[in-house]
Amino acid sequence: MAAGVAGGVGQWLGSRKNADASRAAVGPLTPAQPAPPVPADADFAKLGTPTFITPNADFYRIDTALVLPQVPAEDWTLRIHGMVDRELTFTYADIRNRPLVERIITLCCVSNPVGGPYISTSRFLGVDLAELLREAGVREGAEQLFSTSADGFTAGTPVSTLLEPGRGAMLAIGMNGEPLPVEHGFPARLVVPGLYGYVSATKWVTDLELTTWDAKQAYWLQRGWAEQGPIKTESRIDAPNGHVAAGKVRVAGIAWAQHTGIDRVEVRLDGGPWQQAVLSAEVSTDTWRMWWAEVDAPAGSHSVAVRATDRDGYTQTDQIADVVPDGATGWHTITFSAR
Ligand SMILES: Nc1nc2c(c(=O)[nH]1)N[C@H]1C(S)=C(S)[C@@H](COP(=O)(O)O)O[C@H]1N2
Ligand SMILES: [Mo]
Repeated sequence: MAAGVAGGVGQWLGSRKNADASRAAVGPLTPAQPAPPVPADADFAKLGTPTFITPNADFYRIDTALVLPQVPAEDWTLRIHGMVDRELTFTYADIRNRPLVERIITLCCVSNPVGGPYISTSRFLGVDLAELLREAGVREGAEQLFSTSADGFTAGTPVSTLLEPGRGAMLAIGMNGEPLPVEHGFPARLVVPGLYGYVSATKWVTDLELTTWDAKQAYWLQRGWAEQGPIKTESRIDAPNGHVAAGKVRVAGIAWAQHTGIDRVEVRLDGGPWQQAVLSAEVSTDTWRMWWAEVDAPAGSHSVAVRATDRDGYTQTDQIADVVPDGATGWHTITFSAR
């Protein structure tokens, strides 16, 4: 493994070309189908939640590469092969000249602990991945889309999920109106609504192979993480944070159940009865939802817990599970003091 990483780093350090310069030369990327505008009541940032759209500079990052891969768009190609009727290779120009769609998607990491920060939302711009796969002609028996990046990272995504009507998986080349930032995969990456990043969101993607689960094992699968990575329904408390005035206290945060949607969020103070939180406007079932509630907190030390219920009727379990192998569970609980 060490040799593999060193080899990869050497390859990119040896490259004279710089991805920043290539990115700066991309010019405007215009969606044929822009995402609808985000309504003003889609977040409760004034109460301490994140903004609905995460600025690119604040979008969380997970990289196995020690040095950022430098892949100039001019040199980039994407090959689709394996269990397909016809092998296809696309250049950057091929992709950017197709009608581009924009989709707002909340991405999150399987290694996000309960209450953790590895979740962000962006307007991704690109082409529909299922369309590209259909052009190649997916053969009967293909089970996983095995994607490989320029730095050797790999992910295995269920073909059945990718080809579901309305799934909305993308080969993305833009983020919040700009070409993909280098750290988020310039020139191109995958994004699949509803799946954790480690099974779907390959950055600096260069190769898509249609294959079986038996034939190939992706990077994190080889390291003990689950083959399947649907995102678990979760919620997080962002406020209060520290000391507050005793009395009516506003609690606020986020909840997510990508591709299913959030139905209800409840909070409880000091193990008391659950009370329903107010939800923000729903932008789509593929994005997070913000919530707030008011609790009555006399002077002293308190705890607040949150739980979300999704559109399938599933309410988050209080059973605590670690992030390995397929995502943490449990109710996020914080303490604060009122005085
Ligand atoms: N090439 C490459 N792609 C990758 C990864 C990586 O380490 N290398 N990490 C994956 C994981 S685990 C996640 S959660 C998402 C994170 O994407 P971001 O860094 O843009 O937030 O990218 C996925 N794609
Ligand atoms: Mo991840």
